[in-house]
Amino acid sequence: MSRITLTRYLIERQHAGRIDAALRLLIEVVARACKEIAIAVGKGALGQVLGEAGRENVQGEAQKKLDVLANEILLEANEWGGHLAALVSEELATPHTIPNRYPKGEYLLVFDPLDGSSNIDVNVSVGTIFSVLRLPPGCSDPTPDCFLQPGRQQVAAGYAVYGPSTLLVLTVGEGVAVFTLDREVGSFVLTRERLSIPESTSEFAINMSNMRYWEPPVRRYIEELLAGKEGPRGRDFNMRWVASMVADVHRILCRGGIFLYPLDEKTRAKGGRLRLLYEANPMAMIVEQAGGLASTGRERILDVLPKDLHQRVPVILGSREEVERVEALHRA
Ligand code: AFP
Repeated sequence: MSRITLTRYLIERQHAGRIDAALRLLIEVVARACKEIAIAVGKGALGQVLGEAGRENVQGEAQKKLDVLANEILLEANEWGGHLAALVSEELATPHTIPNRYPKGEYLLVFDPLDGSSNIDVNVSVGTIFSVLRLPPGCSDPTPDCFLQPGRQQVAAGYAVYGPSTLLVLTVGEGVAVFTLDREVGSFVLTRERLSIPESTSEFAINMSNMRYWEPPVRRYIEELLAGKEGPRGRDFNMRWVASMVADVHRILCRGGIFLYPLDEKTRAKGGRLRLLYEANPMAMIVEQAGGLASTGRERILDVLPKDLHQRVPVILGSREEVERVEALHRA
């Protein structure tokens, strides 16, 4: 089979009228930035990029050197192309505007430059998550409000996972495609198309150490899974928790599963642990495009109307049957 590169995949979707030239350029630029991040991540201790950056981000979290580097790579890569009006990053309090010396475009890019970075110093897979929105009419000079669109407005979403191989997982609204980085050639090659999440599963992903803080519906759901064959589910379940959302979600996309970072007493005041605009929304679009569901437990994640750039939400996503079961428990 002839190799379909990311460039060819995007050009064919542009010819089919699915995306325009600016969105094609945007995705190619982000993919190229992810290649650069993959190289930096891959150097590890040899690249003097491990460890703390010695400062905090807008979330009050200690930044790793690679958080800062990945953020700088994505900002610099996206400034000059004329495809963007502004960018929002997990690492920045306010939107990054395009310098006046460059042309501006009609898209907004939102990203978590390095998700899972607390794992980077112990060599566990990490990733970059991104989401693309249109610039709303009347938002000529983008303010934070221009980004506060429900996730169903996304025109594209994706993530790179820097693992044993570097993958780019992408949706432009017609299914989910996986590209593997060919390190010799330096291009992303299509290795899976129209990914489909199995509707049922026997594998769940949750940070069990928070169990005493969970709300009753989540506690009951997990207790049913732990009861296994003798319990109401009538079968045993397995658990995985990488603590890198991109790694956990990618596993679920490939072989099914349910991922939960629910509201709990520890995170209630903040609204949850994971961020809506650049973690929950892009992952929710990808999961739904692969036939799964993505919910806060009480509503579809893609319908949540954001109130703040760095808003957090509960996240329950993956195999349809399991997410529906958790939602039913929240309604009970
Ligand atoms: P970091 O980017 O600070 O490592 O957080 C990763 C993350 O946002 C998400 O990728 C994981 O699913 C989740 O946090 C892990 O949270 P816990 O450390 O509480 O398990």
